[in-house]
Amino acid sequence: MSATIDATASLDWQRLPLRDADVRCAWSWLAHDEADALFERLLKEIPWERHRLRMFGRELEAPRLSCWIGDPDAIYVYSRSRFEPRPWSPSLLTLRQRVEQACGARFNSVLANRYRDGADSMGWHSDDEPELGQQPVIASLSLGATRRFRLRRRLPRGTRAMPSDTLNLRLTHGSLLCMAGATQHLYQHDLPKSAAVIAPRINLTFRLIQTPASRRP
Ligand SMILES: O=C(O)CCC(=O)C(=O)O
Ligand SMILES: [Mn+2]
Repeated sequence: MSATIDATASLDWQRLPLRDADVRCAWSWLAHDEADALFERLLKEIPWERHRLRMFGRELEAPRLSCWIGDPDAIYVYSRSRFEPRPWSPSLLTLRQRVEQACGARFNSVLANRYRDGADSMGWHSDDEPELGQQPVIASLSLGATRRFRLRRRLPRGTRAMPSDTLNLRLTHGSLLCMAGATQHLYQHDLPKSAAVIAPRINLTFRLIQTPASRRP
């Protein structure tokens, strides 16, 4: 499995400036109408749940709705919670194939997140759980409201960040962001709250959980 994005897979990738990382975005990966239809379908089709996460020694409700979907063996443990995958719907299976082709990578799971409005968010983190492997490729499809997405380098305490150590993006309806190489190892990302946003957003992050089946060529 290649740890970098196959740039030949799509002509529309914009490589984003982030030191030692591999982050690309295909801004209009889905046409507007197709993105609209997918958003409406996923709102109804996904069994949205309120995940409880363990943080700072306390159990808290995540400020968003989520659903972990994947192959039966793609079990994911994050924030010290264990998630058994829900099965793929036909539309998500088709979408997975298209995302795999665009990124030149394989995925056996997807974390769906639904931000009901700007009060929902995701805090700073890296997608660096051991079951994702050393240099995971994470493909992130955004639908609905445009939201800010930030990346910042993990620096030793007291070290000054250089301009190319942070990136602020506005992820738009139908955009596909791919993070690969050392991105998760070197950087954190978040989706901050925004009082100005009143519309909902769905984000799908496709991942490859290491399992005996996923290691087969
Ligand atoms: O909603 C987003 O764009 C980010 C989601 C994310 O970072 C995650 O699911 O790990
Ligand atoms: Mn993430």
